[in-house]
Amino acid sequence: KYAFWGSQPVMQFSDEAKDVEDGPIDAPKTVEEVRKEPYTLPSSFVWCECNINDPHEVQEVYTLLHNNYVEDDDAMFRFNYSPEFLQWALQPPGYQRDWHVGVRVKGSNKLVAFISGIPASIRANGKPVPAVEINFLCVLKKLRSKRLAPVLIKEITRRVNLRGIWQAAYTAGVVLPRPVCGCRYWHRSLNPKKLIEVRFSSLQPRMTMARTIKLYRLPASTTTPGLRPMEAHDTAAVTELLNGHLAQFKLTQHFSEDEVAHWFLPQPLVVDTYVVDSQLAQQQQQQQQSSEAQQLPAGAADAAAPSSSSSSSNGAGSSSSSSSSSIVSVVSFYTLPSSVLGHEEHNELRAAYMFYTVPGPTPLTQLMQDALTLAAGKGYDVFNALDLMDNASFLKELKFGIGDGALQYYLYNWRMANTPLQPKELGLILL
Ligand code: YNC
Ligand code: MG
Repeated sequence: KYAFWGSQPVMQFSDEAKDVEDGPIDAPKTVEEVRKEPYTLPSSFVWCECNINDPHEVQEVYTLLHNNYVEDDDAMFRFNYSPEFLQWALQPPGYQRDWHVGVRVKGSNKLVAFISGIPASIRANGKPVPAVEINFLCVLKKLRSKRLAPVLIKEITRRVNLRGIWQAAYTAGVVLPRPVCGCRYWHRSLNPKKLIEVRFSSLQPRMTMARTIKLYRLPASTTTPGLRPMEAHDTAAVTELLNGHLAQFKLTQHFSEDEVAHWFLPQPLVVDTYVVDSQLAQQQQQQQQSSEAQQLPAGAADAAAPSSSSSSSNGAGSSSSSSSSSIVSVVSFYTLPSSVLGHEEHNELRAAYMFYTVPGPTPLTQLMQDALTLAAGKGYDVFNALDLMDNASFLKELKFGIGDGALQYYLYNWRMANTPLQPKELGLILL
């Protein structure tokens, strides 16, 4: 068992918790000591670098993943990352083209395997760990179980090591030596009728379709005053809020301003970020008050303006943040549809995934209710969130249901004391 992973610098199941101290597992190496030649592939294959900016090459990676990437246990759904999403996910500040590693068939040139790394500043038990995040490991279905995956993993490790980086973070549905944390996905139905039709969910006993639709219905508009899409000039404020919030978690990421601009500025069908702008909230409140004063007879204002009472109770206008910005909260989600396999009517499940969120003075449940409202308004079928960070505090109340299967988090060449972490201690989200 674990012929490959048993030989790698990762925590092993046999490691005794009491002996574990934070730090690298391998003895430190220099770049000069790293092997210069690529690992050997079976003779019919060659290594390639995938140029994700090239429309043809990103389409090749898209097609490989579309046909061969992660499926649920019953093979009903398969992740369908869009080309635009792949360009976003693979090209953050400091990305390296030679970390977008492909394998092609000699002669036909067909792309049959892929693995990628991107740079990231990880924080583990408070220590900065320069690392890569590994994602999109995929081998053509016809080439499975031939031990190609370990060659891909060793090759990307070599290419990352050549640039002086020795640690990595990654997630997988499978259990390998040895998870640093195990999380669960939760799902919030936005379009229950379609989710039931594609058998993503099923009608609960003693529930009719009409009652189910009513149960999951969301308001037409959001309730948090001052909520608006993030704009470029918010980047510094969002960076400060985000890093401040994430510092409390035992395993997390630290973001530069350039990284925040890349990861959070809204891109249609890739990433959506909203901020709560306390100045805008005040303006909205003043406008509402003056229009009420003008339009309504005395005494009618209270009954007609339910949202003005929620604005005074959410505290967004009275932030005591040290920065001069009026941004007090952030909420974001990314777009990752799944192909519906072998269904006559539907071929795609439109899913939004919760990304990093900083509640600040806004109650997290209210902020997430607004995120659900926005996602429903944009036509998503389901909103997914992991049980990490403070998410357990809203999942049940906002009618998320627990999914089947777990998402395991891993570190390469880094031992962390006091692991596995509890999901609420984890502040890291990989795409
Ligand atoms: C997996 N998901 O246990 P042992 S997640 C890592 N991540 O090794 P073969 C995996 N290892 O047990 P196949 C893995 N799945 O002998 C399997 N393994 O020690 C291990 N699926 O290799 C497995 N994408 O080539 C075994 O297996 C060995 O042909 C067997 O290929 C596996 O992106 C795979 O789920 C996953 O495309 C490529 O099944 C294939 O089955 C496939 O005989 C569908 O492999 C898509 C899928 C995985 C998504 C992801 C994160 C990957 C992380 C990789 C590890 C990175 C380490 C850090 C490197 C940088 C270090 C620095 C610095
Ligand atoms: Mg294989």
